[in-house]
Amino acid sequence: MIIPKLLSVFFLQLVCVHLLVLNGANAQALKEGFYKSKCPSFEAIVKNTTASFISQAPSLAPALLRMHFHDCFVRGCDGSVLINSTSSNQAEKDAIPNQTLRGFQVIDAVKSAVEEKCPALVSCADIIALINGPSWSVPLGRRDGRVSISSEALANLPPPFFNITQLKASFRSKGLNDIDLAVLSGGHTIGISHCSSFSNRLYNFTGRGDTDPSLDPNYIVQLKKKCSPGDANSIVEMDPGSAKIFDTSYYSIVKKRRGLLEADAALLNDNVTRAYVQLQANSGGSNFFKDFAVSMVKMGKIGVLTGNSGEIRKICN
Ligand code: HEM
Ligand SMILES: *[C@@H]1O[C@H](CO)[C@@H](O)[C@H](O)[C@H]1NC(C)=O
Ligand SMILES: *[C@@H]1O[C@H](CO)[C@@H](O)[C@H](O)[C@H]1NC(C)=O
Ligand SMILES: *[C@@H]1O[C@H](CO)[C@@H](O)[C@H](O)[C@H]1NC(C)=O
Ligand SMILES: *[C@@H]1O[C@H](CO)[C@@H](O)[C@H](O)[C@H]1NC(C)=O
Ligand SMILES: *[C@@H]1O[C@H](CO)[C@@H](O)[C@H](O)[C@H]1NC(C)=O
Ligand SMILES: CC(=O)N[C@H]1CO[C@H](CO)[C@@H](O)[C@@H]1O
Repeated sequence: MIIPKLLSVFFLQLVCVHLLVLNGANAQALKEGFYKSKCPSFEAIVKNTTASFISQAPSLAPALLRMHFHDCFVRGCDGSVLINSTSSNQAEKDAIPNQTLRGFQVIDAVKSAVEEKCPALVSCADIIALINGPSWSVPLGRRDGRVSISSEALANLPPPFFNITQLKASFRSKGLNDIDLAVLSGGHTIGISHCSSFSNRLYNFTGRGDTDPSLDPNYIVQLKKKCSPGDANSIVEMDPGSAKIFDTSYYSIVKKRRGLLEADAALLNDNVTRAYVQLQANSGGSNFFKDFAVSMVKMGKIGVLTGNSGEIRKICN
C-alpha cells in the first residue's frame, strides 16, 4: 500500500464502497478498472513498486500526494508536472512552488515496471492518480499532456499565504467547492513544510517585524526555535506528532490556531470551512476518510485528457 499503512487501515472500510462522484464534462471516459483487460497486473505493479519505495522512505507518501495536487491544478491531471524543462521551455517542475516537490524517482520506477509488462498502454497521469488512491477505487483512463509551462504553475497553484477568499476562488476555478477545499486541505495531516513557506508569520508578517496574530503565540515560540530568521531550508511537520499518520488531527491543530500555513489557518475564516474543521476536530472526526476519497476522485478528474487526446508517454519526464 502506498500512503502510510495507517491510511490504508483507515480506508479499509471503504475498499468495497463504490463512490458516487460527479463526472466532469471532460472526464466522461475515466472509469474504474480501465486497464483490467488490457493490463491486468497494472494495479499490482503500482502497489508493489510504490510500497517498496515507501517502506524505505516513508516521507515519499506525502510527497506523492502533493504531486497529484500540483499535477491536477495545472492543465489538469495530465502528467505535465513530470515533464523536464528544455533549453527553450521552463517546465512546471522548475516553477517556485515545485522546488519542493519530491518523489519523481517513484513515478519513473513504476513507469518502467509497467512498460515492461504492458508497453505503451498506461499513462503517467494515471500512475500519479493510482499511487494516491491506495484504498479507494480510482477512475482511470487519463492520457498525458505534452505541454508543461512554469508560469502556469505559478498562476494556478494557490500559494501558502492565500486567504480564504482566494483559496475558495482557486478551488472553484477548478470545479472544487468549499467543502472540497476543507477536505483536501486535510492532506496536510501528513508531511512537512520548509520554513520558507510560513516564516513570515513568525518574523515579519506585515513588514513591521511583527507576527501573525492568527497563530497561537505559544506555538510561534516553538516554531522560532526550528526556523531562525531567513532559514529557508529547515523543515517542520505540518501536523506535529502525527505527521506520518493519515488522521483527523490536522483539524484539531487548525482549530487550536496552530495550522502551519496561512492557508491552513484561513479555514477558520469562513462559515462552511470552519464548520468542517470543527466537525473533524471533535474526537475521532466524522467520515473524513470517506470525504477525502470523494474529493480526491473529484480532484483527479480536473481537466483530464481522454480518448484520443494527449498521448501515452513512454518516459514520464
Ligand atoms: C489549499 C491550498 C494549498 C496550499 C496553499 C498548499 C501549500 C502547501 C505548502 C506551502 C506546502 C509545503 C511545501 C514545502 O515548503 O516543502 C505543502 C505541503 C503539502 N501539501 Fe499542500 N497546499 C494546499 C493544498 C493541498 C492539497 C489539496 C493537497 C492534497 C490533497 C496537499 C498536500 C500536501 C502534502 C501531502 C504536503 C507535504 C509534502 C511533503 O511532505 O513533501 N496540499 N502544501
Ligand atoms: C507483488 O508482490 C507480491 C508479493 O511480493 C508478488 O506475489 C506479486 O507477484 C507481485 N505482483 C507484481 C505484479 O509484481
Ligand atoms: C529529466 O531530468 C532528470 C533529472 O535531471 C534526468 O535524470 C532525466 O534523464 C531527464 N529526462 C530526459 C528525458 O531528458
Ligand atoms: C483576501 O485577499 C484579497 C487580495 O489581497 C483581498 O482583496 C481580500 O480583501 C482578502 N480577503 C480576506 C477575507 O481577507
Ligand atoms: C520586514 O519587511 C519589510 C517590508 O518588506 C522590510 O523592509 C524589512 O527589512 C523586513 N524586516 C526584516 C527583519 O526582515
Ligand atoms: C456566518 O455565521 C455568522 C454567525 O453565525 C453569521 O452572522 C454570518 O452571516 C454568516 N456568514 C455567512 C457568509 O453566511
Ligand atoms: C524537483 C524539481 O524539479 N525541482 C526543481 C524546481 O525548480 C528549481 C528551479 O526553480 C530547480 O532547481 C529544481 O530542481
